[in-house]
Amino acid sequence: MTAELPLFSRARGQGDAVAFRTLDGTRSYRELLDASARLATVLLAGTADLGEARVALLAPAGFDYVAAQWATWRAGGVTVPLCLSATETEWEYTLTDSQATVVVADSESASKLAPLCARLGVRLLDLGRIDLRAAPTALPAVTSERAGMILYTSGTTSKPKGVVTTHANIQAQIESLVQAWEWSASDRIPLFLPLHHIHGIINVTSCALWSGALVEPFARFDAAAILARIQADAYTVFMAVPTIYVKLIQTIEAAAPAERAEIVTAFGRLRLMVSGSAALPASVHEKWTALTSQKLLERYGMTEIGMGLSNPYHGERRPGAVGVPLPGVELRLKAESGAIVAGEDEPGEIQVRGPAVFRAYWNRPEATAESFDGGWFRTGDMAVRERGYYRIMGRLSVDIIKSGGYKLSALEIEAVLLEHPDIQECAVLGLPDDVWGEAVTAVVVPKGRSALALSTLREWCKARLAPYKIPQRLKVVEQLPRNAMGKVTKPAVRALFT
Ligand code: MCA
Ligand code: AMP
Repeated sequence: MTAELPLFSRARGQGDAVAFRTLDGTRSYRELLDASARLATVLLAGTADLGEARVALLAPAGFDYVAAQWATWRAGGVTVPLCLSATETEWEYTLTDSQATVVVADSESASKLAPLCARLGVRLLDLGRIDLRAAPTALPAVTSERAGMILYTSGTTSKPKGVVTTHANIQAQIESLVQAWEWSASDRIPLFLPLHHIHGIINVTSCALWSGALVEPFARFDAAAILARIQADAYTVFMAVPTIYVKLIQTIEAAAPAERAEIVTAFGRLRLMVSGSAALPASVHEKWTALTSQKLLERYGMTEIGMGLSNPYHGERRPGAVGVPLPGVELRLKAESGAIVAGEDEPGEIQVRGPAVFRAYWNRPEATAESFDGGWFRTGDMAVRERGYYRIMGRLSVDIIKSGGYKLSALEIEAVLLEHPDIQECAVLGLPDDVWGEAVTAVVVPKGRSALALSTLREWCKARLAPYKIPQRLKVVEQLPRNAMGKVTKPAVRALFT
């Protein structure tokens, strides 16, 4: 057998242990390795190594998704996860930008993607139809410095950028969390987060499978279904974004007293509950503790760096703070003056270095160079250290919005809104929201006397933007505030709401 990445040799050691559990039954680590070897053989199609060819992946969370991801890695390819709720235009952008040559998809997604793949000349493999009976061939030796994944992330540019991570980066991201949060083979975790971002891919799925633990996938986040499983003591670990904790609190508070008592006691029995991807309001943190007696562990991360900061597994978990650097993470704050912050209580931009930090933005050497400061990745997030713990203060860019844990680009949404026949000008921003963290808000100047309503605008957006990017609030104005240079000033737009 050729040398293989540690993720797979470790899985081999798990044998028949359960990797996935659903209502339909269980699937073992052995089955995962077997299915991925057979699928890798199909992907290779007689060649020796995919040589970092991009293989896009669109499937619901679960055994098939991971089998396809592992197959790509074992065949020497680079996985490009697609968003299940994206529009065809968004899929086309990702496929074209990543220069994907193959798409692997479940049958439902494959039928949606078929016309696009035909138009782009991309090979489409339908997971429901592939014949995996042929014995797997020899797989290439894939070394850890090779690229393994490209994740698309929205940011300060109007179009999302592809974040390239190597297998070594992915392994460093996993090992850091496995060590800090004490993952073990006896852990069981629900998976209801999307699998085109690292929260779902690395923190939940990959950490679990690295550890020999069990993953229970859900098609989507469904509070009632998850609470039923919590009551059945199905899990030891739970990871979610703040919006999910807000929604769970609402559901628990609406439950009948007896059921409510059962749910909160069951939550209290979990060994670890983590929140991340967006700021967890201290009030939600405290409410969750009051309800369940669980102290949420809040951590901070980013697609480009994996997880950077975390409250401790053992020790004080402080509401409103994100703790200290995780194992393997070097972190510094750079003040506006350009000086490196030496002590406490002085804010600065978080900059990160270490083996988990991504290699580059795909095909964007300039953007990559700009995002590093002498080898340190510039996160664009401001923080301060207080009594030993870091606290996130906000972002340097006003054009980044976090809604329900998704990072969105105001510029990307503005570019789409400007295609609307009745919109002359617009500015998009994220306004504070109790459930979503920030709510995407569009401020628009209509063309002539056209009437614009939120409901019709949202309907129009559906064909152009994934649902979570669509504005939730609309304000129609006669003109946008501008500075002396004629540029729209976002702080002044924000002030329209105060
Ligand atoms: C769904 N909707 C949203 C969002 N999600 N609107 C704004 N922002 C959102 N995030 C829309 C739906 O399309 C629907 O629209 C309406 O809101 C109500 O849907 P509902 O069923 O209540 O919501 P949901 O489907 O339950 O989704 C909520 C969610 C989801 C489960 C919180 O947003 C989610 O999975 N978020 C997690 C994203 C994530 O994993 N981020 C991590 C990125 P309509 O009514 O019109 O149909 S990785 C990262 O950030 C870093 C590295 C890190 O640190 O982790
Ligand atoms: P993403 O690009 O989707 O990886 O999102 C990364 C961004 O999410 C970071 O740059 C932060 O702005 C934000 N973020 C992640 N975790 C936290 C947290 N615990 N508190 C505040 N912001 C967070």
